[in-house]
Amino acid sequence: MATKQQTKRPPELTKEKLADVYLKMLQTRNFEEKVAYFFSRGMVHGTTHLCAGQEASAIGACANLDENDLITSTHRGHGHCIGKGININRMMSELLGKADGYCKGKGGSMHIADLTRGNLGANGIVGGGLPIAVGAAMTLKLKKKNNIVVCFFGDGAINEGSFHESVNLASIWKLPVLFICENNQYAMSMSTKRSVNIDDLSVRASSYGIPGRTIDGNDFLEVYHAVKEAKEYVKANGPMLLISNTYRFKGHSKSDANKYRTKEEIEEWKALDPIPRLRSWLEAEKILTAPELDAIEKQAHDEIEAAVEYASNSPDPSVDTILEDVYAD
Ligand SMILES: Cc1ncc(C[n+]2csc(CCOP(=O)(O)OP(=O)(O)O)c2C)c(N)n1
Ligand SMILES: [Mg+2]
Repeated sequence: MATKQQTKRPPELTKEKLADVYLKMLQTRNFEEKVAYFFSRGMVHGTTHLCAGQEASAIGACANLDENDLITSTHRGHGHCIGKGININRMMSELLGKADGYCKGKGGSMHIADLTRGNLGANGIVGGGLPIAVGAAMTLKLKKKNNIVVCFFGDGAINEGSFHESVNLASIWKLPVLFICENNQYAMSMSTKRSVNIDDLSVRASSYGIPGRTIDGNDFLEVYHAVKEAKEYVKANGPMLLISNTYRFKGHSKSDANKYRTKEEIEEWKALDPIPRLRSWLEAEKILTAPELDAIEKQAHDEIEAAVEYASNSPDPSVDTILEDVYAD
């Protein structure tokens, strides 16, 4: 597990941009704290998967993307959504099953998509986003667009057939996809140490004749730099694989007693929490002062409270709409 903190700061990472990145990481954490609270009160239907601890990976990658770049997400996608600029009021409404939600309250956490911002969607199927990303990248290539698709998936998904098929096709067709495996060390209770007989998952890239690289996914700057470089590579040459090493602080989903990992391990990773790491760096580099950072923390808190208020005032979906949006027109 890497612990170094990158200090290089490219010119486009202005004070305003970094303030926005810090805000988005905090929004993600605060959003999920609310979701956990509402779940414990029986107000979130189905299940949900929290990405607390993984915010630098999601937000750091998306900080390189513009509206016309696309992403495919996973079942653990709240950070991807926020990184890609989702409307948080509508996302909260979806989690609470309200009519103003992205799926009109009928989909929940694992079905949020926002095509207006290039978010092709969360996915309840492990590895399900990979072929979608390849198809979308083929469209970009055929239409001669100068954009890329970032395909997020987990360390569990890297052992699915869809990973191998998708990366192979993307490679032979030189499609503009950046595959980002968020290796949070576990697929449910299965440690990668037991599911894979290699230490560094990025070596898999060589089987497909594409570059692979492993990064510290808890270091915003390292993620940002790696994705920036990778984006340029992918636009010019075709796919690449990044392994973003990270950790989820909470259980796999909401019904997880956490029996497969030790308290010590969780504490070790909590010491690498990406949010205080980014704050310390911003302060040490004198990019943002402590009062400015405190103000961003308050803003994130207030915006999530406002999202809860918005969702609470949103109506329940009407029973008459139950068969709407089931089939495409
Ligand atoms: C095809 C498929 N197989 C199994 C499942 C059940 N399942 C849901 S999440 C998960 C683990 C996924 O692990 P990983 O890809 O590492 O993502 P993480 O949950 O760690 O973010 C499994 C096995 C599923 N949803 N889809
Ligand atoms: Mg995992």
